[in-house]
Amino acid sequence: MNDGRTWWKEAVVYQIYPRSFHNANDDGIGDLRGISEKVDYLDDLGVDVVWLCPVYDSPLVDGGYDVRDYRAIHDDYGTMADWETLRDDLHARDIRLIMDMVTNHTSDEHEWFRKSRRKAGKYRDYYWWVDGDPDRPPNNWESFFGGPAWSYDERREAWYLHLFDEKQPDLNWRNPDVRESLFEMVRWWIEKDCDGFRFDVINLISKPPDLPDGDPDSTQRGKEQFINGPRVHEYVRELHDRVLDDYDVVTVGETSDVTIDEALRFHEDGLDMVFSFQHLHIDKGDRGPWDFDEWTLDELRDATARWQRGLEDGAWNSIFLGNHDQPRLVSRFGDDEEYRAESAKMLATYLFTLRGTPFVYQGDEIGMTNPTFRRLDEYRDEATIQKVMLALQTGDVSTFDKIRDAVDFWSRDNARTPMQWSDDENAGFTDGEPWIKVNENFPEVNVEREQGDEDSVLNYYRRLVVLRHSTPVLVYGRYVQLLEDHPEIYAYLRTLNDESERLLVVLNFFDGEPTFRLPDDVTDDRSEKLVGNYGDRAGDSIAEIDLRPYEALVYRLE
Ligand code: TEU
Repeated sequence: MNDGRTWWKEAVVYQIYPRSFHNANDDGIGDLRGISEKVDYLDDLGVDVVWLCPVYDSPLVDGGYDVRDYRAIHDDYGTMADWETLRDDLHARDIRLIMDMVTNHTSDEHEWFRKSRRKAGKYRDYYWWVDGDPDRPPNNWESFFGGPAWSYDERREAWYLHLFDEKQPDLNWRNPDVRESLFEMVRWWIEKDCDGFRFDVINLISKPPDLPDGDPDSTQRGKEQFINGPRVHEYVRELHDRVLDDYDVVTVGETSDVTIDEALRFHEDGLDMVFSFQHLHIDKGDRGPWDFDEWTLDELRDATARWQRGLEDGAWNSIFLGNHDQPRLVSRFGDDEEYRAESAKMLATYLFTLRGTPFVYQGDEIGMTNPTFRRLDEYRDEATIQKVMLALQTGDVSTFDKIRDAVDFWSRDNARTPMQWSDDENAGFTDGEPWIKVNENFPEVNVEREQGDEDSVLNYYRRLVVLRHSTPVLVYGRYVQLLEDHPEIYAYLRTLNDESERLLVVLNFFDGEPTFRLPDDVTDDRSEKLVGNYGDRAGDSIAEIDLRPYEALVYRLE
């Protein structure tokens, strides 16, 4: 089983949203020097890889996912020299740095687009342009942020495609010059000694050239056309063969709506991992972007287990429950009030005990929760604001009041409030005016406080990182489902070397007190508790365990 072992399977990844991590120059905006000031914190936490969300030069209509210049750093975040210092600071602690690579689209302020709208030279077809009636978009596709995916450009007198904001035109990957320009740029970053990439919406890069209408009844018209489009695998393979293959870098593709079969193909193409979102769809209703559907443990277990089994041979899972686009995991799948710490630890146990590489989103390691925003002007995320405005304009909702709670739950800003370092003003994030509201609970939930508390969420994460690093069965072991349909308890084994090494994981996902009963066919001569979120428990037997609310337990079975 030695083959297939690599550093990135054994790694723990930590995702940083730079605007909200730490601010060194007191302008209220997180920056690269701010991250450098916290590398000892990351080292202490024990993570192996930092994934840095975009810091490129950008007009910042979509948090930097609208790149104006791939080879420059935005002034808000510092300079290229600051990036190099951060890279060196991380490398000095054996932490690798992966960049967020946005290749489906650029900003409309990118030089390529400015030239393209003038039809200048080879840039003429760098984007998806369609001539035609300015009153009739080329097809019925809708953007991920709501509204049509087409805008009319007065300068060129043509329509251009944007699957996200109108200031994020989609690159035309059919054009070999576009691919060459992107590949050159990716190579440039590797040559600057970055250790890999998270490829933003990589499964959207291919569109059918005849641009057919999408299903009119779809939740997002056109998605069956542009998600996993006709040449997507060819392009990803080319990216791998012509660039990535020459280096020891790790890659993870962000792939919305990806199936296991597609994920296996992306793996064959050369992507090490993909992000599948199926387990994060279980609480999404089908009546618009704000609709919430009560989730059940069955749904979470099914989605998780399907991917655990589906990628068992060869491919590799990424394990995550949150990121900069999602609500805070403890507010979503745990209890962010009475059992905040317990449920944050239980969810951490899920992340670190499944087969795959765990991704920790900044602040989750201290159990940060969704903030409460009551007014529309408190939001900073353009996607949130646009969807609300559109709903009001079309009359889908009559007043903001009607959707206030739902927006408050789903907004991407939930994950983007400043990292809570201490109980100082602005949670120790900045001495300036923070660009977005700080979560009010920072006096109770902050790094400084958790560092001083042996039982804190932070110290529990640190223990899990150590455990994962020292326990190969946690990384490479097979996933064996127990209690297939228990409504409250999620339990599984991880087994390695023909079951000579076995771990038992028991997670109580709710605030009840169910009894876990070890199935008869699982032998247990001796067991040793490796980690748990309630300190010691009386008695050693694992044949029957009366669980406490949100209790998480990991045992080694012998
Ligand atoms: O997100 C892609 C994506 O699918 C999101 O639109 C997602 O569906 C939504 O955010 C869920 O609320 C990536 C980035 O992570 C996101 O921040 C960018 O806005 C987007 O690509 C465009 O680059």
